[in-house]
Amino acid sequence: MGLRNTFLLGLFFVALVAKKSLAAQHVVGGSQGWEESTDFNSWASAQKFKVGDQLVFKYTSGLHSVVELPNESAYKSCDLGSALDSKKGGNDVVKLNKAGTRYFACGTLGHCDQGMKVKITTVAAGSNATSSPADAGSSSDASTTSASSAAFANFNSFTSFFAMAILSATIMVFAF
Ligand SMILES: *[C@@H]1O[C@H](CO)[C@@H](O)[C@H](O)[C@H]1NC(C)=O
Ligand SMILES: CC(=O)N[C@H]1CO[C@H](CO)[C@@H](O)[C@@H]1O
Ligand SMILES: [Cu+2]
Repeated sequence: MGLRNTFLLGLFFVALVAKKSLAAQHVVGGSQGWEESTDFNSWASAQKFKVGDQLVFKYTSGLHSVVELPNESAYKSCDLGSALDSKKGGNDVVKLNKAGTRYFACGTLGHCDQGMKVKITTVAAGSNATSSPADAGSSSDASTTSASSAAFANFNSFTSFFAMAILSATIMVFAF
């Protein structure tokens, strides 16, 4: 039946949107943005950065820039010469694609030394929700199966709420 397929396709997209919305965008510095006067330490400590999230650096292009520094010592000493990457657009998106600490500073002369820098520590996306690598002791066949079903259960719990909401809404539309 065509209606059923349309409905299933709809659910699929709802699930995609629900999963995507879990990845947060963090505007660096909050409403103040990437500016010299922003207190980036207190901003960052109030955030939770997860793998898949994005940073957005918002600033007036030309006044500031975003450079990524390789390590803690380069970050502390504002060693801009060691920069891994540089962005100047004024609306720069950085994807946090793995767990760990990354270091960003402004590339404009003197700004990093004035404190225009931020250290971002990213944690694994489901770090507190799922953890059962301890089970992987028996046969390799069994551990592979349990790992993939655990991943599926994790995805499901996030999306099932949205799916159920849409399901009941659709039923109501057809009923009335
Ligand atoms: C930090 O990075 C700089 C530049 O790449 C390098 O020279 C230095 O040895 C690194 N320091 C540490 C502690 O890894
Ligand atoms: C259940 C579980 O793994 N809880 C952990 C959540 O994360 C905190 C620290 O990040 C741990 O202390 C808990 O053990
Ligand atoms: Cu600057």
